[in-house]
This record gives sequence, structure tokens and C-alpha cells, in this order.
Amino acid sequence: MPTNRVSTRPFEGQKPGTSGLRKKVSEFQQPGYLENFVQAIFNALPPGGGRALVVGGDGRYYNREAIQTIIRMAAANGCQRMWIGRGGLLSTPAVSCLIRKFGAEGGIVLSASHNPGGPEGDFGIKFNGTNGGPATEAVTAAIYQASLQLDHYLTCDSEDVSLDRLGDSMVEDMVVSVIDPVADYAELMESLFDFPALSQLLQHKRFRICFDAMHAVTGPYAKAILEERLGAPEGTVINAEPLPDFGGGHPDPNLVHAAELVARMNGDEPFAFGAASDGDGDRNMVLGTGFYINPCDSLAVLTANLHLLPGYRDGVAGVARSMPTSRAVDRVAKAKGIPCYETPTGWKFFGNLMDDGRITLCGEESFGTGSSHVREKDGLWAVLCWLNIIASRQQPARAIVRSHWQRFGRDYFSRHDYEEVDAVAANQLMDQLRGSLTSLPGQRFGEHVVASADDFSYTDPVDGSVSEGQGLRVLFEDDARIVFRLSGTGTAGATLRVYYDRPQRDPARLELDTQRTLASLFAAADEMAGISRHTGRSTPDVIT
Ligand code: G16
Repeated sequence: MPTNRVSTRPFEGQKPGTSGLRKKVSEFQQPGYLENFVQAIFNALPPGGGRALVVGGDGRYYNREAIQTIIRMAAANGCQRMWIGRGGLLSTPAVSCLIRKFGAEGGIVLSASHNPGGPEGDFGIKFNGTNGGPATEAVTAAIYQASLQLDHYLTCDSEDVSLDRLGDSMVEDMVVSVIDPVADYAELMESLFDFPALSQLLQHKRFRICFDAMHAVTGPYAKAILEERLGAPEGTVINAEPLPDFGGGHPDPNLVHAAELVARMNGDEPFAFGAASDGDGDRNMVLGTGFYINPCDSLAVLTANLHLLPGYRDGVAGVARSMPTSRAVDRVAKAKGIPCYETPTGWKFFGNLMDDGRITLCGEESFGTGSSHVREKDGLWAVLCWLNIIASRQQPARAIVRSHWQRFGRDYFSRHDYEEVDAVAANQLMDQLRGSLTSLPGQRFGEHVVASADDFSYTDPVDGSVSEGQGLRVLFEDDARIVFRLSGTGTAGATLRVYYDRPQRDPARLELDTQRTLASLFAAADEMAGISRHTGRSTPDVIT
């Protein structure tokens, strides 16, 4: 079959953000747009690279069409072997699992994560490397450079591959295997957790749970593992069918968007535990009865208890958190005498630390938690961790968190997002604040006096690479902290994220209202950065 060389010209703006290239579906549907980015991936790989790839997506609108394009282009670019999840579905952690299991040279994930889908929604694509993790900064920079130099892409005229039938077929010289998207991932989970104990817990009459798959990719995984393998009652997983538009919802597992889960948890049925996952299955939100567990606390609690789980009996080598994530986990690491790394936002920064054996566990405030079993954050894994800890300690989630706070103290944490802000105004805010950083120490904002302020820069301890400009952080003398950064995952205007955290050690002050506890910091942030002046907004759009 002949290879077609199709002339093209670079598109502007194919620079990957925090996690791959995310744009409106309509932008991806422009002739040559997806093709250019895929060709840029192949051009950026080392010679002979990309011969064995795992490909899958979260099932959002345009997933199937994109996969057929990628199949033809991969064959024309010399790929020999490709594994695709049936129906074009693979969760992001499952892609990572399969790359590692098959020894593939990488993978292509089609997802815009928690962003809405459908013809008017978002689409995304990212490349994962041989370790199963998101491409490093050096690789994404190479992909971007390649995208700027394109004058052609390679494809072929093959028929569409049937994505719904398991089995192998040939496209040029490439063997394409359509595989069960769940089986290998489920096997990995079984090797990490105490499945008999989980079965007993989930079949207990007085321990009902609710898992909201939000009509996204985790549905089939959660049904297969929680209901079919572990015997949780049918209906435990709600919104289990992946839909191209996520049923019109916003597949972001937080208290606002996982509204059905929250309503059920607060309803008449006595649920002991609730959880939700996002579009591509890498994020998680966990809830106890009448109790929201902040992702920063979740990371700290998992770090303190991971040794209880069969796959982690050897202990935790070290932990890492993204810089804006609260410092709750730092104290657990200190108590355990293990290292704790502070990385920039983005899962790609954890990969080297895991590959080098420095960390076992990592997480972010953005509802991401994961371990070295794969190189992505993993929503369902985090839920199984919690359930296994509940089973092992024989305590409800709420009691586990409360006793954690009693032992380690609590870090009140909240993130305020100002979405679709005018990009020029958002950059002005950041530039002005950056310009004032050196003069901030010593200044008082209400009850808080600034101790230090900087623009976070990270030197990877493994390869020595330096990532600058990763967020403005302001630390106060009372140990409270504010972080300002612009999101790297939005697709319209700019999203300003302001992160607040405030440690509390007084055992009598561990159950206060978070927003009220942090209110004086909100005022300080507005005074120091002029949030309302620059954005024209008096309140954030999303509070987590
Ligand atoms: C991605 C990254 C995460 C990051 C999150 C938010 O997650 O993998 O590391 O924390 O975006 O990034 P930002 O604050 O730049 O928008 P996901 O789940 O969207 O792939």
C-alpha cells in the first residue's frame, strides 16, 4: 500500500500545555490540524522510535475519527505494532499500564481530561513515553518545534479498522490489535490490593458505596472491578456508560460537577463512601458520609497508611506533591523519615522521580493521586486505596481523616479559579505581581505578614533539567501561603488559579469551615495582586 505524502503548513498554537494539546473540537476538525500534531510527534521521536504504540481515548466526541487518522499515519510513519482499546476506549492510567506491560515505545492518549466534550466541547491529544508517563518537558518542546517546521505529513489509504471487534488486523506492515480495555488494568489492581477483604467490605449490607463515572471512561473499569469482580451491588456505579458528550455534563470530579453523587450522598440512602472520576479516569474525588476529603488531605492520609496495602508492604520510598498542593503530606513524610519532593504542576514532573526509585506515591490538589504502579495519576486506584484502608483499619473514611488531623494537624486548603479571563489582563496581573515579589517580604496584608515570595523554579534532581516560571508563591510569617498561577489546560482565554493553604495544629480548631478560615487570605490575595481590578470579577467561578 503506498504511503501518501500530504503537503501541509504549520498551524499556530500547537504548543502542548500542562498535559498535551487541548483545543476546541472545531479547531481539531480543521483539515490537517490533528494530522500535523501527530506528524510532529513522529518527527520528534528519535530515529526508529514509535514502532510500537498504545492508542486510546476517553470516548469523547471525535475520539473514533482521530484514532482512524492516527492508525493510518502511524502505519505510514513506520509503526509496526499498535494496541487499541475496544471502542477506542482506554483510560489514561490504563494506557500507562499497557505501555509498561507490553514494553511499547509509547502511547497516544486522546482526551481533554475533565473538560466538557461534544461537538462544541474540547478535544485533546498527548504523547506518553516508554515509561508510560506523560512526555517530559524536553519531549513536548521537541514536538512543538517539529510542529513549527512541518511541510508535509505521511498517511496511507487503508480502510478503517473495526474498533469494536477484538482481534488483530494489518494496516500496511503494522499489526493492529484491538484489545479489552479493562482486563490488564484490572489484573494490575488485583496485584496491589487485598481483593478478598475488599469483596467482604463491598458485600457488607451496611457498607454501601456510590461511584459516579460521570458518563466518562471509568464506567467500564469501575463496573468490572467494583461490581463484577468485588461483588458490590449492581447500581453501585452510576452514569457508567461512556458517552461522546458525557451526557451533557462536565466530567470533573468535584463538589460542583459531580452533583448527582453529592445529592445521593446527602440523600436518604446511607452511603458510607462516595467517589467520582473524570473524563479520562485519572482524577478522583472521595467522600465519606457527609464528609468531603480534600485531595491534599487524601494524599497525606494515603501516605500515612499505604503500608497497610498488600502491594506496598515494603513501604514508601518517598513522596512528591505539586507545589500548589498543601503541605499536609510533608509532615507525614517527615514523621516517616522519607523524602518529600515539591514539583511544578503537571504529572510529567513525577516520572523521573518514580523511574529513579525516589518516590512511590505522589499527588496534586487537582484531584490527582497515583503511585509507581503506573506513570499517570489513577482515579480508580485511589478509590481502591481508600476502600482497602477502610477495610484494613475497620474505620469509616471520616474517622480516618479526623484521626489523621489529630496526629499531624490539618492544612485548610482551597483553590479559587477565575475562568475565561481576558488573557492580556491575566498576564498583566501575573507580570505586575512578579515585578513586586522582591518588595513583598515584611509587608502586612490584614493579619498576615509576608515572610518570603518567589517565582517557583524546579531543578529535576534526576536529570538536572530546570523548569522556571512555575507559579508565584507567597509565604506568610504564620506559615499560611498563597500561590498564583495561570492554568495550562484551559481552551478559552486564561484561567487564573489562586491556591490558599493554612496549617492548623490546635486540636480544638480542626473542624472549622474552610472558606471562613481562609477568608483573610482571600482579602490579602486581592489586595496584593488586584484580582478584581484585573479580571473584573468579584468572585471566583469555581471553588474547590
Ligand atoms: C492535568 C495535569 C495535572 C494538573 C492539571 C491542572 O491534569 O496532568 O498535573 O494538575 O492538569 O493543570 P492546570 O492547573 O495547568 O490547569 P488533567 O487531569 O487535566 O490531565
